[in-house]
Amino acid sequence: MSTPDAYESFNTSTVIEYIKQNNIALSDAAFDCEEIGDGNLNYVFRICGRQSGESIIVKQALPYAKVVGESWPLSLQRATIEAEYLKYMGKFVPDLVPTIYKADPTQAVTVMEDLSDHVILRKGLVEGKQYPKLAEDIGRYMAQTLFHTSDFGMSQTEKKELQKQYINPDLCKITEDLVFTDPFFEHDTNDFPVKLQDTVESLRQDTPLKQNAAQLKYKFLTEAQALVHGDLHSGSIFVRTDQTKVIDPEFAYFGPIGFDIGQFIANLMMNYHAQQARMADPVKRREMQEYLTHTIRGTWNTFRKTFIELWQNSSVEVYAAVPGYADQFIANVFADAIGFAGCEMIRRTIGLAHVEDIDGIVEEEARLAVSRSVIGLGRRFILERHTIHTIDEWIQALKEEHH
Ligand code: SR1
Ligand code: MG
Repeated sequence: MSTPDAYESFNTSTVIEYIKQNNIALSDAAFDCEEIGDGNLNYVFRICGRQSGESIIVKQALPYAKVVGESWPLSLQRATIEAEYLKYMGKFVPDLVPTIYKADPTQAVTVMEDLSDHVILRKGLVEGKQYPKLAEDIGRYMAQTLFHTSDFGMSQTEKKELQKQYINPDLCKITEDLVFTDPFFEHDTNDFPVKLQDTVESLRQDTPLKQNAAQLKYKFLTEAQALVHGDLHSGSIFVRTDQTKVIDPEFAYFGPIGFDIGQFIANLMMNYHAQQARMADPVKRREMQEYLTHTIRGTWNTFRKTFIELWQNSSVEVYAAVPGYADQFIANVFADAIGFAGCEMIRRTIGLAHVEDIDGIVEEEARLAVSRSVIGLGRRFILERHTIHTIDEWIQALKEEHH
């Protein structure tokens, strides 16, 4: 994979030169800059004008996965996909995405609003914080973005034209491998403690589980239902108590609607189990876990209600008016979401990319117990996705698994 000749990976000095030369956003003469990226793939620079105190974010894609190194090349086109997705979804959910000031495909740069007065949702949840607007905001975000980019929200022709811009093979391959494949086989990307070897081995020997994981992978590979965010975990959401902003859609592509829903809910569910080890006070722990189940239920119910309202009021598909079709469609999305959540939970405990919610638990036996619960739930969700019919049944299953 070649990198355009003009591409230059920035440092804290060269990125300031870039901002000055391009007259972007800030009018100051002097700036401070720090690299604050804590993700797996990109540089994130925060630039602050010394006189005005105003700040912006410059995100730059590297031509390889930062978490692994230059041996894992990645297309720079993901920066364009990310910027275009955020601008496009800004039409439907302007309050839930950051403002984009500039997108530069040559430097694989997106210049955007600084959200430093927010925290990453995963960090907040790990600290036991609660965000009252989260369920309503993310439920609405998913319904609006997924409906409007589906064959119900736009004409078939328009959708296929849009789809051309979001062919994202490198980033999809990461998900195909890391979420749907490697954790179920012996593979050098996997990462788990020796004490989980037996648990991991039992997954690898479980033929029905692997058949179902294969079915879910095939959906991810082939079902171009809508423009999904593609990486909607709690590390891709900025929050304040009064505001929610979705970031990092570089994995966006046309895929199954249940994928975003499953990833988001899986990450809340992992936090729910992590609180078992993190919060010593049983009253506070129960409060936090109730908040999490309330948020899971609210997210799904808001998604469902908003999606059906959009379907009834603005669907362009003639079959949308057929009685019962909307409910059947939503039931399939729900089953997919449960299965995708199961895959996300397994890969976040034994695959390449883990989560702080679990890995940050200091006491080893407690950490292992949470991992076993999460793996057990993941397995169950993949296998039982067609027999869990309501959000309350799904939450009940979450509560039943304890190691
Ligand atoms: C090599 S990238 C590993 C993970 O980080 C991203 O946020 C995605 O979740 C990906 O699977
Ligand atoms: Mg990311």
